[in-house]
Amino acid sequence: MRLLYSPISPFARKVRVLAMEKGLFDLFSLEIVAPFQDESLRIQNPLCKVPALILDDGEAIFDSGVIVDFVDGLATPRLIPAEQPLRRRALTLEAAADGMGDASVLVVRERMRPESEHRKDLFERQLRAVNAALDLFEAAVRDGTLSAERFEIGEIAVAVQLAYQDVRQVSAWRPDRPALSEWFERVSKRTSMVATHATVT
Ligand SMILES: N[C@@H](CCC(=O)N[C@@H](CS)C(=O)NCC(=O)O)C(=O)O
Repeated sequence: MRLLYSPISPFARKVRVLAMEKGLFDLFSLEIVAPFQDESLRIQNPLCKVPALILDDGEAIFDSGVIVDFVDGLATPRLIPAEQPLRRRALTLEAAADGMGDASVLVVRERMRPESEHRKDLFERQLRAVNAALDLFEAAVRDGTLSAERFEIGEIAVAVQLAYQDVRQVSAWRPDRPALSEWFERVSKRTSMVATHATVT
């Protein structure tokens, strides 16, 4: 299987971390793609986004949620809980984390435009989504929905998006979120997180 990814993409990192946690990382041959520059990616994924997974028979699957569902089904331990209510809670955390990632990518792309062309309303709306998601995660650590004792899809999705906040300096999220900060420090030490860490050059 070929995993088309970019090292900095939090969505692709979610797939890489999940595969590593399951001991399936060696199934992938990794191919770096620059989604904003490389139009050939569109042949595999009409949205021209990473990650995309190309199966051995050529079938392409995306987006990251579909890929993690597929990879999770390949072997135990299952990192997407099967039973309710754990399943819906984990998938809701994943949706909130992915949505925070979408908002963050928009902010990062907007900052790349000349300052005179910055759209204030875009920053306001997207950063409001980022901050509200961060508040949700702080509450989730406090009530145990996000746990440091397990590292399943909800935890993985949140961890990679918090790392993206840092690497792209989207928001200074730690003040007023002590539980989330401490949780992130702990999960960042996992082998899968350390091995997939990337910085902007
Ligand atoms: N919903 C998608 C989001 C993927 C995504 O936005 N990837 C970014 C990189 S972090 C990308 O490829 N963007 C290219 C574009 O928006 O044109 C997923 O979960 O895989």
